[in-house]
Amino acid sequence: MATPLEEWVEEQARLTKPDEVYWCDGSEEEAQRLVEIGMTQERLGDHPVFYELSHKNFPNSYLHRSHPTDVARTEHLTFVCHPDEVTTGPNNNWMHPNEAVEMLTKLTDGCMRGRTMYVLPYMMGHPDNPFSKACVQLTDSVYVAVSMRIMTRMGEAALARIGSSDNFVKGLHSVGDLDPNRRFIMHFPLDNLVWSVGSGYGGNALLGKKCFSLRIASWLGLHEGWLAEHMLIIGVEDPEGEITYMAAALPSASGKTNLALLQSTLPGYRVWTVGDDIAWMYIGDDGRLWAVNPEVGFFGVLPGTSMKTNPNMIRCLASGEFFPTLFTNAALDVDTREPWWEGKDGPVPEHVEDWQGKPWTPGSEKTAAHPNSRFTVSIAQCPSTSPEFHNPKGVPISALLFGGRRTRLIPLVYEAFNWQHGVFAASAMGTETTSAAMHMVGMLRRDPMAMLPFCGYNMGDYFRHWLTMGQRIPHPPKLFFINWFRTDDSTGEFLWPGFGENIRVLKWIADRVRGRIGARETPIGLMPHQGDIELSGLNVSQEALERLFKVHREAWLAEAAEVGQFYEQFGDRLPPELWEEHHALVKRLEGSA
Ligand code: GTP
Ligand code: SPV
Ligand code: MN
Repeated sequence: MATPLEEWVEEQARLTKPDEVYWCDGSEEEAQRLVEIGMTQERLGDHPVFYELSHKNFPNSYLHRSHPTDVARTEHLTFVCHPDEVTTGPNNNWMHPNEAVEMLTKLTDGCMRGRTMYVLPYMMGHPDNPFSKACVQLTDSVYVAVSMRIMTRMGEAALARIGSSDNFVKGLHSVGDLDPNRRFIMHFPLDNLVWSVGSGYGGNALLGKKCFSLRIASWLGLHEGWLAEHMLIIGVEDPEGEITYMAAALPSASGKTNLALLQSTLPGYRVWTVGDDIAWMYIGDDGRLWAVNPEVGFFGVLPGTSMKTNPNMIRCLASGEFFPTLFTNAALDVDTREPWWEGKDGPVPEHVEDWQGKPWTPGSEKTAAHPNSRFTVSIAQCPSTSPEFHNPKGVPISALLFGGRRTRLIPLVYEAFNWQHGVFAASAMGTETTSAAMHMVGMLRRDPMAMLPFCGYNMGDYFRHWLTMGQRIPHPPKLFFINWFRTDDSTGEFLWPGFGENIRVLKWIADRVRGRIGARETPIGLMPHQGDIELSGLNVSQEALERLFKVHREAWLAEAAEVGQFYEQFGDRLPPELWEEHHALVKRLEGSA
């Protein structure tokens, strides 16, 4: 008798009508075969899915060039289909599930004709963690199949977990004809289903990532009492060998991968990588908040990655231990057949093809690599990967960090007075947007907890869930706010050197958590005493430092007014405690004149 999984796959095959159905086992031999296929197979009739790159400096690496209109997540085409619109919330696009299924069924009918349907069984989370989930994605993209092998635990463990049950998360994906007018990324939280048509790009197509591990999982977390967050996870080791675990929410393309792989410039300090994009956090038996990274790979921003900014990532990309490493929408050094990108070490090569394969020179108007070009690489070959990455329990979190891209206003670091105040400040986070989502670059928008594009239900309810979690965690982490992006108003340059030097801020946070250091009270929160951020060996002027910590009363009042407007859209779904915190902030600011 067919299992529910087999039945579901057959049903989807009847709809999509592929020439062939192929069940992936996640093995290296299979990945090699798939990459071979991708090198000969054309991406919708124009050029190959994969190009082989030189293996000299980046062994086992391949280049993928996406369709020119398919280079980032498309938030305006992403829907969360709860039966009622209020549950979906003003933070998401909504369509009734019946209507969505009807529309997608039409779009999907026969969409895999002439193609192979790959069946990808995979786990999100360590198979021995009770929160891990078995999933199956169907896709007609060989690029997606290979990427999923790098990003997830694919193969036997997932099939064993599913067995003859119907307990698995379903993903149906087709690149369709890549027409943005027929592109939809749709979530059905009540059915544990993601249905994505018309895009082959990252968060739109690797359905275990944003679609399941954040949008659907955040909904599961609401009902099961845990948190699915857009956070990196690190352990900060101090000279005594003590490790303080932290998770940090930063919006897309705003520094999670870089912070997660930080190479310390402070002697005796070291950062261990547990995750760079997603954290699932639950209350452990010991009453602390524990975090696991459900992924096993990095899908990271390429431009700016160098030995200077992120040496651990360069070493990771150069390892070649896990097959393969993918470069998506990188430029190509034609002479050496190496990938190239803006900010890479060394001189600009003489002969460059841009991310679409066209000749490029430094005089060209656009960048050679797409601003949202990315690498896909296994965490197994990263030199800073924490031994605890393999611990099914995850790591106990002592500090939660929240940060955005703010050229003004937000200080380098401050600490919340308490959980409720921290949840308020995180809900009020703003950020200048990046190329990780289309049509959005450089606007200031509210991005609560860096989750605006990823929360799978009404954000008012999400804030309530955060407040409730704080009451339920017997030993909650402390909440901190960071900003690496404050600039000098006259020169436009960053006031803080960032990258490896961020260890100095992590040190202060670890010292706070361990009760080793005091702080001063300001209207917005607790800030370091002068001299408490370790600056030895760093060339930051006293003036720059003052500006990094300046709390500008009028600007903060203006910010508070904007946050009030942002809150309005949630109506009575917004927890009153957050309004109380909002009023209290305004009062403290007004009283500080
Ligand atoms: P997603 O993968 O999209 O979720 O993003 P991420 O948060 O992992 O972003 P990532 O670390 O890849 O950030 C990339 C961008 O942030 C690049 O433009 C970097 O140059 C910039 N960046 C990262 N860390 C720093 C820093 O400490 N200072 C400055 N000025 N820029 C930084
Ligand atoms: C992000 O945009 O936050 C990413 C890349 O991490 S994607 O997987 O495309 O969502
Ligand atoms: Mn992300």
